[in-house]
Amino acid sequence: MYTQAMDTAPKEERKAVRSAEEAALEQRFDTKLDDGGFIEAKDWMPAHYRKTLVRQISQHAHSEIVGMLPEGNWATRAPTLKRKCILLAKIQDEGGHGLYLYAAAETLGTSRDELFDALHSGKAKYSSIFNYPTLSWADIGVIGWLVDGAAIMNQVPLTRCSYAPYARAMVRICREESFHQRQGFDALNVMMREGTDAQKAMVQDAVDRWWWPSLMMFGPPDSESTHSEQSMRWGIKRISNDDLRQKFVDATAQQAQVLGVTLPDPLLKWNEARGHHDFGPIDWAEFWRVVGGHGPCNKERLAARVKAWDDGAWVRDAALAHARKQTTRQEAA
Ligand code: FAQ
Repeated sequence: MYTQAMDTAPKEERKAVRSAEEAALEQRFDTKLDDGGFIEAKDWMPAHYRKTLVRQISQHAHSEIVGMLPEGNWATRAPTLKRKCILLAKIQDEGGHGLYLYAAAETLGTSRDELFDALHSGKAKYSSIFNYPTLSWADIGVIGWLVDGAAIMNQVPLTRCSYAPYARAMVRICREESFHQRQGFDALNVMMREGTDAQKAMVQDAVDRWWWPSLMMFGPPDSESTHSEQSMRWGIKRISNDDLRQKFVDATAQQAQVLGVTLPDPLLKWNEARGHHDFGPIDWAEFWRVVGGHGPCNKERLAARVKAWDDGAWVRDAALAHARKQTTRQEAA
């Protein structure tokens, strides 16, 4: 008892000094963000800021690599060599985006193995959109037009995210996503202009299936978003889920007219007073079902990623053995 009592005072003092130091650091961090500054990997940051970034960036990285799977389903069945080359290049780009993002998440002190563990164990989320099946070739065009379109709308503001390594990765990703969106629109436009009635119906069917899940990509309504308020205060998110969703609806409604497809929402209508399109209610129960692991393809997607990881074990082992050999040789020289 006596010894413990002797120890208590200095410990509390140390704690007080530490928390005073931390308060000063946090004050400097907040001022930097208020002044529009950026945080680099080696800068001091609050633990919660770090955790939020690891969560968002890793979920984003997982989305990119899981997002390769629905498109990969059509790599061997693209209708022409040109479309096959475009599709293969696009899928490869998505893999590259995953790599930039995993690297950005690693700068925050979490290892890639930990990030993959979280994905493979089902602990980490990835975008709800990739749990839907690609049933026809038109789905590939619609993924480019709507899914990449929604991704760009959400990701352009992330090029100004307060965490600089994430913001820098997003600049390159957005340039590529913009190309992806245009190739999707182009593929659909060709089908709508030059296609048969059956091909046009295939495009409309794909639009009908992907429209609502695309709107869900922006996340829950602001009123139900767990992280938005804090993330907006920290400059991680610059525009809210609902505002981005509205911007997407406004841009896409016009593109649908050019394309000659109908968006499957009888309540979609230009509202002169608001200067925006009104649109119908989103089925949030479906969104949470999919996010909770019960979408049409959740099990299949996760199983494909786990299999790819297991099948690739020999490549990782060989690369490590090679690196060890190189180090041994260098040390011996
Ligand atoms: N799906 O509080 P909020 C792409 C979760 S990349 C699943 O609003 P936050 C490229 C959220 O994690 C597409 N879960 O969350 C491509 C949270 O759960 P938690 C991915 C979702 O983070 C194209 C909970 O709900 N893009 O498409 C979803 O502030 C074509 C509460 O939500 C990014 O990741 C969802 N849709 O805002 C590839 C962009 N929405 O973590 C191949 C970066 C929300 O507490 C082919 N991320 N949740 O367990 C973001 O901007 C944000 O994280 C949001 C969500 C806006 C997605």
